[in-house]
Amino acid sequence: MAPCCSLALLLLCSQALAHSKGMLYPRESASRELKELNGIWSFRADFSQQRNEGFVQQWFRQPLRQNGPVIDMPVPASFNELTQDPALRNYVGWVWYEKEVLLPRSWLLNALRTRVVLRVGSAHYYSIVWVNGVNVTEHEGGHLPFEADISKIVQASSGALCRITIALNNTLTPHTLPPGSIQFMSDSSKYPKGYFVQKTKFDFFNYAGIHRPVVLYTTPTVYIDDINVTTTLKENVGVVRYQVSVVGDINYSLLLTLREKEGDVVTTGHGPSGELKVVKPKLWWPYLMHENPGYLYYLEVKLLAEVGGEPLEDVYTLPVGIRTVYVTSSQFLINGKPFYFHGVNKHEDADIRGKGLDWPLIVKDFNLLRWLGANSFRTSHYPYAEEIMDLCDAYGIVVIDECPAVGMKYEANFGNKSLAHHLVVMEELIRRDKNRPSVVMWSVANEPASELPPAAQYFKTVITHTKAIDPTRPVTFVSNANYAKDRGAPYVDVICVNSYFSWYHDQGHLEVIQLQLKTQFEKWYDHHKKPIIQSEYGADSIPGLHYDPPLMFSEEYHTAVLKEYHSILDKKRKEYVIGELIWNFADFMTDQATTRVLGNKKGIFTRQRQPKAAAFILRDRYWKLANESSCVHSTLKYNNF
Ligand code: GCB
Repeated sequence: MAPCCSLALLLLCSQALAHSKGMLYPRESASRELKELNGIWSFRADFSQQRNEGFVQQWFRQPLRQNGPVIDMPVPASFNELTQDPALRNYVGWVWYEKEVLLPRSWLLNALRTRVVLRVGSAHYYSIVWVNGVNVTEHEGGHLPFEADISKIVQASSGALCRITIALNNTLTPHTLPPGSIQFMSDSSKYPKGYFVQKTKFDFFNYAGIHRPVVLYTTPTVYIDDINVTTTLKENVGVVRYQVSVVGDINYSLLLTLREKEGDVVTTGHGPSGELKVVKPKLWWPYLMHENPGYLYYLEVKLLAEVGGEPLEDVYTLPVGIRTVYVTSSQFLINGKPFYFHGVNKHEDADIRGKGLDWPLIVKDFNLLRWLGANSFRTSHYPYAEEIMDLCDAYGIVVIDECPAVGMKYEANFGNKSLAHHLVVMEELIRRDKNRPSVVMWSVANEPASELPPAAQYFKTVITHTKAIDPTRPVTFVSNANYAKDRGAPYVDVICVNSYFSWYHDQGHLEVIQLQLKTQFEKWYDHHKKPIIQSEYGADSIPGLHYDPPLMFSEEYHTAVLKEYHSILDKKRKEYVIGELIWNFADFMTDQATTRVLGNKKGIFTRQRQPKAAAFILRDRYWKLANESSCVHSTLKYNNF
């Protein structure tokens, strides 16, 4: 079985794994314990011709070291850059991870009252999971969490040692998100027998591995499975609507307590659904729009039930930001005030860890965002880690939350199979991020071939579905199509347009940018009468490369492109342009190509997070914009960093 064929078979199974359950972020509480499984795992890539030896020999049945050599592999991390083996860097197919864990005895003794769950923050791309050799779950797609109730397996086993095996396949097909294809090279005068490469139409390296934390956690057997919170404002009263779903019993009671950050009780409620009213609420405001951005209340949900005649309690605490979002034909309103996105596009990318979650990097990036005066970012081109999203909530960084639909360039990417999976991905994304005040809009794709005929029905369906699951947030996708030929644009709430004037065409001709950008905005607005975000613009620069008058790839050219864009943005933001997101926050790795110098160099920071000249231009601009639009009366402190 070739890697793509074996994956195709698996994808069929995954469509059947519809989920109606919750995916609350695992948090410790009086009733829940947590054990992180980050660190060194055993690892083996299946280099057999068909990439199927692991399945033929059933590597999950006994410890991985017993059926062949293993190497150490950190979790979370991409596996690509961590060895000196170029074959592993470019590997396509199944890799195997394994961890042996000792579980606390208390988790195993009381099967009637304790539930044990295994949760993977994300793994790219297709995962099959076994615990002690028993298949517990499968999941399609990187960037989103999945979990399995493993209570029965671990509680039935004789010892406290538990073996977790994860087989992971990074093969992309025309129906995965993002899509890709395997090309077999059959010319034996040029390529060895069976030679194949993976082709994609997106501009970042297809890092693979277990990218986010793996944890084991417990809940009681009757437990809070999901919480859905939406907020509205009526005059000076904040209304927090909640819905709690409970699994395990139908007889229970629920007590809700909304607290201030410091613990003072604001109000209480009970039952699985209802409204909590907060008089004169402290609203959740974006960074730089208010002196106290990102204010969060804490909603403690307490479940009381009975198991075996004994009382049982489950407690889960959810951060809640009270804010509203509303879109008009020319404005984006947060808490009724016009909001202008002055921010960035990012990637989860850095050095040898690839896309693996890394706390120092996360903290550095947020410090840079705040230094820059950025109030927002788009999660280009896939959902980011929950740990990152937590900080967006806490700091007031506004997020356009994008799903991994990037590189959809062929008709084959718009068929029913892709569509069915796309709907599932939107469900999973909304299930994960629905309660986040920072998330103000969903983006269902980046630069799809939206002028193709099937794109109309495709995007109508995806957007309608997204709005049906979450009626509280606007929906967009990011386009680089012609304003009149884009078949998805009629269904979005906000037009997001990418353009690279004087870069991918008219190279070196900075003098055409203003005219072309003005035309772009006017055409899009006249045609659709919807607010517009310049969702990407920029230029590559090699740090330290100087040339004046500016030539491409110099830092001077980079800043000159930005300034040309800014002069038109300054005119149009007074009308219907509601934001600008630079491409990109930092340099990032891509496939090798004649246009890429160790990756994409459009970062305003290097991949090591040092500023290029463009970062200072943008910093001046963003703080100026913040001072203009802020509700804070005194001038914001640019020099506070
Ligand atoms: C784009 C894509 C982005 C690329 C960027 C570029 O339009 O959305 O993924 O990296 O252009 O630099 O070419």
